[in-house]
Amino acid sequence: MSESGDAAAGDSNSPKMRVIRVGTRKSELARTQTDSVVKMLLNLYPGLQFEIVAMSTTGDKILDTALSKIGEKSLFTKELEYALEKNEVDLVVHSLKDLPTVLPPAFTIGAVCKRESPYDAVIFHPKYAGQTLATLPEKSVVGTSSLRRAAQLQRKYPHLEFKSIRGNLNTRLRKLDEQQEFSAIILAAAGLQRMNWQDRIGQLLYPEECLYAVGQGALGVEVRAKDQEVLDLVRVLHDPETLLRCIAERAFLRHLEGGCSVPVAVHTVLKDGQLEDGPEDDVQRVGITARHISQGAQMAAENLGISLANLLLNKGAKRILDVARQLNDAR
Ligand code: DPM
Repeated sequence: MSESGDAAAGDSNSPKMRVIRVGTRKSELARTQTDSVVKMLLNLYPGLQFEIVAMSTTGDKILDTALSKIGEKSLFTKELEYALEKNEVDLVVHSLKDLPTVLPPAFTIGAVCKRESPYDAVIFHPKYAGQTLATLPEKSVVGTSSLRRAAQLQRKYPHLEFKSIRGNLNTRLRKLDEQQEFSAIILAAAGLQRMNWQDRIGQLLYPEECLYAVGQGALGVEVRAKDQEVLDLVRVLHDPETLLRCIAERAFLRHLEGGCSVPVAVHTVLKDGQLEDGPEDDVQRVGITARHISQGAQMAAENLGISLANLLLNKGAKRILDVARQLNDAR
C-alpha cells in the first residue's frame, strides 16, 4: 500500500504505473475491510499502486437514531458513490449488507469476496461473562438497533428487553463495558473477527434462533459500471459460492421491497457446488456484475430468491412488512 502521488504524475497510460484509488468509510471496521481487499489485490497485481481515500457518510454522522428510523437506503454509500462518480476514487469496499439491492445505474458491484461468518454474535457485559441469552436475568436489556435481530430474539427470549444502541463497533463495546445500561449487545460475528475481537464473542446465534441479514459477512467492491479496466481488475475477487448465495439473498430482499428498515432475514446454502461454464454476459444481477461465472447458475440463484419472496408474499408477508414499516415510523 503506497500513498505516493508520484506514480500518478508519471506515465498514467502504463497499467503498471496507474494508481488505483480505493474509497472507504472512516470507521476502523471499514478501514480494516478495505485494507484486506487492497492486500488481496496487491497479491494479485504486485505492480499496481493503491491509495486509500477515507470519508464519512451520513450513517457515520447520525449516531443518535436507530438505522431503521433514518429510513434512507444508501445511508453508508451515498458519499462514496459521489466520489466514484466524480472519478475521485476507482473502487469502494463495502459490507455487502449495507449495499442497497438496487444501485444507481452508473455503479455495479464488481466483486463479492469470500464470505466470512454470516452469523450474529452476543457480547456480554463483563459481569455476565459465561452466560447465554437464555440465562440472563429477567428484564435484562440487550442492545441492538437492528429490527431484524430484535424481532427474532424478542420472540425467542421474551424475558429480555431490546433497546437501540448506535455508534461504531468501538463505541458500542465501550457503552457495554463502561455503563450499566446493557447486559449484552448483538453484533455481526464477521465484524468482530475482522477487528480481532473474536474473544469477546460469548454466544454465536445460529440460524435456528436468529437468521442473518442479506449479504452479512461478505464484502462487496463497488465500481463504475462503465469502467471496464477496473471491472477486469476486481473480478478475480468474486467467490462463486458467496456470489450465488448473495444473488439469491439480494433478489429475495429486493422482491420483498425490504431495505435496512424491515426485519428480513435469511439462511442460504449452496447445495450443488458444480458451476457449469456458460457464455459470458454483461447482465447485472441485483447490482452485481460477474461475467465469467456461469450465467445459468446466477439466473437460477436470482429466480430462487424471487420465488421464495413470492411464496412469502402469498402467505401474507406484505401485511407484516407494512406493519413493521408503520411501527418504525411511529417509534
Ligand atoms: C445493516 C444492519 C446493521 C448494519 C441491520 C441488520 C446492524 C445495525 C445495528 C443493514 N447494517 O443487520 O439487521 O446493529 O445497529 C453493519 C455491520 C457490519 C456491516 C455491523 C453489525 C459488519 C458485518 C458484515 C451495520 N454492516 O451488523 O454488527 O460485514 O456483515
